[in-house]
Amino acid sequence: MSRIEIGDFVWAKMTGYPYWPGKIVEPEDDIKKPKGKSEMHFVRFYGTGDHAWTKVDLIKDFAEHKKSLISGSRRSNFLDAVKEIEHACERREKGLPDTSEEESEAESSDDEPLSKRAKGGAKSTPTKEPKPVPRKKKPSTKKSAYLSREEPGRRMSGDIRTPDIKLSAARRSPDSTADADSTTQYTPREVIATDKKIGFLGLGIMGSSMAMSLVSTGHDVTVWNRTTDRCTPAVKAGAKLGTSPSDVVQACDIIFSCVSDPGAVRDIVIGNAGVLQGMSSGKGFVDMSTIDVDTVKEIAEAVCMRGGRYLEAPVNGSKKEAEQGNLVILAAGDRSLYMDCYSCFESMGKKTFFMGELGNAAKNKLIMNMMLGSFTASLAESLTLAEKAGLDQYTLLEVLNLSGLSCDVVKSKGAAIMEGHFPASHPLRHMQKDMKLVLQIGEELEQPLHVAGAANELFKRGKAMGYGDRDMACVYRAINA
Ligand code: NA7
Repeated sequence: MSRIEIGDFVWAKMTGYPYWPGKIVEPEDDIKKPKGKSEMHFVRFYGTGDHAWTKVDLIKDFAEHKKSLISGSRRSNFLDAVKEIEHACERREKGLPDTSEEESEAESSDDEPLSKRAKGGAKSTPTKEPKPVPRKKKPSTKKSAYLSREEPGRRMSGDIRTPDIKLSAARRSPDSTADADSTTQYTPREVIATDKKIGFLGLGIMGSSMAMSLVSTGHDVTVWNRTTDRCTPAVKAGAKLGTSPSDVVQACDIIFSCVSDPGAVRDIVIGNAGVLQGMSSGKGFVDMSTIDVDTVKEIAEAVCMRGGRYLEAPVNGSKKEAEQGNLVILAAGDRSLYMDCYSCFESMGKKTFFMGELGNAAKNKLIMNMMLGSFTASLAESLTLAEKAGLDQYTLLEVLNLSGLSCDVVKSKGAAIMEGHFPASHPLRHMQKDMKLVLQIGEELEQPLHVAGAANELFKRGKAMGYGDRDMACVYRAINA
């Protein structure tokens, strides 16, 4: 496009993605333009509400390229986005603001005439909640529902029980836990919920969505969080509110937790009004936080001393996977408790592994995060070096995405780095905690971990620079300082 202005309807694309309908808008205050020589414009995409700084050569006029760019795609979310932009074009032709929301805004403001706002004054296209994507896994009978999914633990156990069950087709409310940065599509899901009473302790980024998955699939859930406000969405969706960890344990049969680190797990278990105070024979405690093996064993012992059962179950996946119920769950410890958790794991995850002996799940999880952290730090370092070498970072990312290195990490973390926008999906401080914990395993086994050690230093620096609560991709700022 020769000349691009605020309000223009366009086709635009991010590296590794197809062209998508969008509009040139004013950048949001907190989103800095990426460094680099290329001319860039801020685009808000129709249908998803996503936004991105986009290079000028990846922007095309909407009307001019409509025919060629629509013809190939039949995907419903793409076609919905096209409908939305066409509707906006029609409104503008009639002299109206592009959307009825902008119209109401304009009506409540007498600064500018409607027609002027419609052409050039568009602040942003209102974010439309993404549409749920139906899941194709509707159980036909109770038994087949239990046996339908591939999962090693279940296959090994011919005796898996089908407890009193209820079928729920509850939909997760679109406005449940998503924050302004979330682009997640919520997935309706049918799960046969256990009749056991479920507790959930720790409603942070991960726990809030995991608890919501349990509620929306028909489980009877009681939640607790140190900062009570964070329980509000789950309570609105139907969860009960507990007053302390011990209160939740007393009221429930199986209690899950997902808190920041080993210290936080100790606090909620051993601390005042903690899990241990409510624990009694037969109850189950499932900790889904990422912690070290020593803490896993210490907590397991304390729970078992009170007659309880213990399972460690850290998860692979970040905010988006938690919101979609697409986590991969790594479990180890008490096998009977693992069986009893079946419908809960089915609600929160797409696959669950039983790894046997206590500590195996923690080790697996930490080793995976060691790779993730090292790779993310390496990506940030590569983009920094590219910039210093006078290369175009977008081109580098585009090439990476077409190479054998193409993966979600390169796409999502690369995009965050380019946009300079780091909403926490996987907070940097958690990644540094995991690097520290995995280095301890290397230490105990006298296994040198050179790459992980170097990456840990970068995350430490990022934390010291105040980026602990930002996404781990913000390690880029520590490198490109
Ligand atoms: P967040 O979003 O940082 O949430 C951390 C949660 O842990 C949140 O509910 C905190 O409560 C809670 N927390 C932290 N310290 C304590 C103490 N001392 N006592 C009680 N509760 C505490 O983390 P994520 O959800 O991203 O990650 C959770 C885990 O999964 C972590 O191990 C990751 O590595 C993987 P708050 O709301 O601050 O009161």
